[in-house]
Amino acid sequence: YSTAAAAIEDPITPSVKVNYTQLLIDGKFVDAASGKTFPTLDPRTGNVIAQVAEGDLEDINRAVSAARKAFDEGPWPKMTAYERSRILLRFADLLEKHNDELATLETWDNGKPYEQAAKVEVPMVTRLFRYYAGWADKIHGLTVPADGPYHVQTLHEPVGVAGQIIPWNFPLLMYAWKLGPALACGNTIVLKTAEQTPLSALYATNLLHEAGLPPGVVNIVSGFGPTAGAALASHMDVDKIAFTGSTQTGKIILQLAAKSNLKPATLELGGKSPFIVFDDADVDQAVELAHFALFFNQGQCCCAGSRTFVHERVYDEFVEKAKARAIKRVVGDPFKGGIEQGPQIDSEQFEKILRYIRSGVDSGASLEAGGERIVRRDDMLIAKEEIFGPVQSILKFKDVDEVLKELIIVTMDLLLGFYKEHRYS
Ligand code: TXE
Repeated sequence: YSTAAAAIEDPITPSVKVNYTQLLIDGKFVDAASGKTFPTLDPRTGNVIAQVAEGDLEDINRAVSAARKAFDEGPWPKMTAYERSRILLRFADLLEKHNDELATLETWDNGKPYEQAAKVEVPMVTRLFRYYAGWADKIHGLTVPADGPYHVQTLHEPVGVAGQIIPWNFPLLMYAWKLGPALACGNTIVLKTAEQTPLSALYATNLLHEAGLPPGVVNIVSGFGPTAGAALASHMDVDKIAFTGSTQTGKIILQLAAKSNLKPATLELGGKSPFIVFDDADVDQAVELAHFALFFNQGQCCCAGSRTFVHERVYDEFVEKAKARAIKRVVGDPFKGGIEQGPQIDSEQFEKILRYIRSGVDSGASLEAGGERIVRRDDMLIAKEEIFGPVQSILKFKDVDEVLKELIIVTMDLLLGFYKEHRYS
């Protein structure tokens, strides 16, 4: 399915000014130690939105020191859980008040439809902080029955300084999913945003300080993966690393964590999720759901339903209707009302998607006029690997066991690849 790449004509000029482009360390906006900046681009046009401070090893060191000090000496971990919760609730109120500015930055930097950002994602971020605010005073240990005259209990304590690295597909939601639980538990944080989408996290963290967050508790470093990201994952004074992004980078993070101080790592990586349509399904409804499952957010979701298995008895009807639905999809300037799909995040991802489409065609998939593909075999790359774009592979099945076998084979392929790479037998 073809999508808008760069160069949307007559793009709407966003109404928000980009005020925050520096690093946010110890409660203050500061330049990178090197003085370097990098451009963040408007995916609609490829034009520069702003120059952003480019954090590197030295900035990560500064940010980790600030977070360490805030954890060891600052009020944050010692505050009552109720007080922490109040700050998070005030933050949520400010997010709600600034909903439209945040949604504008999100659309501008990422390319997602403004209506999706303003009506779904930023409100979800607000709800998420309210949810985690509620957890702050409900994290209990256990008393454990023990034989003999012993008192056995467990106590949950914050881990310390948390390093967090996030991707570009849901910049502010990723920020919330990482920050919310870590803050509710009393940790301090150094978060590295994705180089494609640094703007909304800086704006939001400014509001977090306005809500009463002590300096040094949350530090935001914009910058690139192999420099700032790797410095964070391998830092000896970071107590835990949490990462969302590609499987390939996840492997690097795990190695860096192990080679440094053996910090625990939490990884949320890619996917290739099946969507299975049986012959007794309501085909119209299944088409609509499968369409949403794959095309939402320009197909850039780790949980996208990117393998649509359809029973042979309804296959032709499904494909016909899925094709009609895909052609009907409204693609254009994400700031315009009624737009279902904006541009892909950048030209690198866009080219990668096109390569996958070409590889599908080369392996025998049918690609119809208008961009719809009908996959006739399921061992081709596009049916196995994460494309991260609006590419719907529709695979025919007769018996559900075939589908289950296919799911297991793909999982085994991934595991075998991993074992081979690491020379395990
Ligand atoms: O991811 P990367 P990319 C998948 C999706 C997509 C592919 C590539 O398949 O097509 O990943 O996207 C930081 N040390 N997902 O290249 O590189 C990087 O700066 C430390 C799935 O954007 O993994 C960014 O902040 N950090 C995913 C973050 O890792 C490093 C969402 C993600 O970038 C680093 C996005 C390094 N050596 C992509 N290299 C999901 N699960 O939702 C990069 N980074």
